[in-house]
Amino acid sequence: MIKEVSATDFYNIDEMLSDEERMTRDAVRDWVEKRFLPVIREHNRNETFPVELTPELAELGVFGANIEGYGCAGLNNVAYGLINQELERGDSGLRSYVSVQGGLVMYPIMAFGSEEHRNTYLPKLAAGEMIGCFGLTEPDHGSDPGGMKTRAKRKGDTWVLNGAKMWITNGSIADIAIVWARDEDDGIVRGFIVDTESEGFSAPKMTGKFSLRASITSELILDNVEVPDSQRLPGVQGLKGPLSCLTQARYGISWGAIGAAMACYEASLDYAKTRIQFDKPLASFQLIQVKLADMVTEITKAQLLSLRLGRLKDQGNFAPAQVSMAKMNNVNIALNVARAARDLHGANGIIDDYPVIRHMMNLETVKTYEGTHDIHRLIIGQAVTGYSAFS
Ligand code: TGC
Ligand code: FAD
Repeated sequence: MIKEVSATDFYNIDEMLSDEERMTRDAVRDWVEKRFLPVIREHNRNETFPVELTPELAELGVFGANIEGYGCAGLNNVAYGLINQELERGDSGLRSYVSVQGGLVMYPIMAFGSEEHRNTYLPKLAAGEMIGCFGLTEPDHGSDPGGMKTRAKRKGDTWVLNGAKMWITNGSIADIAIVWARDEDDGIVRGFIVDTESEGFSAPKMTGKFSLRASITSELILDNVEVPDSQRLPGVQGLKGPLSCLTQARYGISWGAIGAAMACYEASLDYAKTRIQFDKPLASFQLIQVKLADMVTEITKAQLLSLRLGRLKDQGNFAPAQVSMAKMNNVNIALNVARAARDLHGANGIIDDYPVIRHMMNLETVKTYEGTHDIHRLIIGQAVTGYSAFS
């Protein structure tokens, strides 16, 4: 007798996970289904994020979940990846909310902050009592952050920050912002923990997005903002500071995109089995089966890629270019899965009674942020040829 396969775990990847990893995934999946899916449609329509769910997310232990100590869950990187997967099964905006907090705010404080910074901020960020954002991108500098115009001028024990950041997730609701600025005197990029209540700091919300609508995106305006030197991240200087943070967040996104793809695939499978045309379920038509087969194949390959990457990361034996490959590939396949799912749902594919159009539109952002698809291809290109296409 031929062994049967699972339609949603085609390669028995579950068997490759530990009990703790499975339990973490299942707890987050359960929470997303019960607490987040019932409200996402309205938030997506209204361009809002359900900030009132923050204490529940903190209770689940998802903020900075792969950080040891300071009130964080201290999970391994595979469990952390699975958290991202389950959050993004809900919505890319939910995963963004959590991965910015963990990968782009808590990580730099942990890796480059002083012990006082860690003790002051990490427990509050883990508990969701404080929300952070990460300001790197500027109106004129996206893929080339090295061109940043934001300046920091030292005056005794204080730095004066001037400039503008754009497209900043959580900007308008953040209590602190990790701001990257170029030192006016020596030209070196430095990182600062900026209190968003500081005089001269403002964060107007950007509206009119057709993608990642259930996520707050903002400008950051720094108009002579005074920041004490004690708020500078002392452990790093240069562009490798922000780029190291991106490596963390890109890793989480590689898993998150799989979650969005799984949501679209599972909705498609369900729809194909129940929608009758020409007196037969859609699922019985060859062209529909090809679409479903392609979806599950690409999802399975993406799961194996991220799982291997997570194990390498846990061994401390991984390279940023490997993260680029996983982010690039998994977001790309997720977008292709979402587009095929949209098509398979016919007219229902364009209405928000079904999740596919929301995921499809979200994934256009995910393809662009944290390094565009092509930037990651060029990072891989540099890794395999030894030539940088950027300079
Ligand atoms: P390059 O000369 O290659 O590197 C400068 C220095 O940085 C080091 N480095 C890294 N370090 C750690 N991790 C990485 N991934 C690193 N990549 C490079 C490098 O070794 C060097 O160090 P050193 O000591 O020699 O100075 O820099 P480049 O100017 O040529 O730029 C390279 C490029 C294009 C790959 C890079 O700038 C890039 O990745 N661009 C894309 C920008 C991007 O991803 N922005 C994301 C903004 S944040 C965001 O989108 C958040 S979305 C949040 C949400 O989830 O809602
Ligand atoms: P550009 O860099 O102008 O690129 C435009 C096009 O040109 C792209 O297709 C790109 O691939 C291509 N291109 C650029 N350079 C090259 C090259 N050398 N060779 C070939 N092609 C090239 N940033 C933050 O700092 N913090 C955040 O929290 C944050 N959140 C975001 C949330 C949302 C919803 C969005 C949409 C963006 C967010 N970003 C954030 C910004 C994001 O990281 C940038 O949009 C991204 O890095 C691309 O920059 P850009 O939009 O300026 O595009």
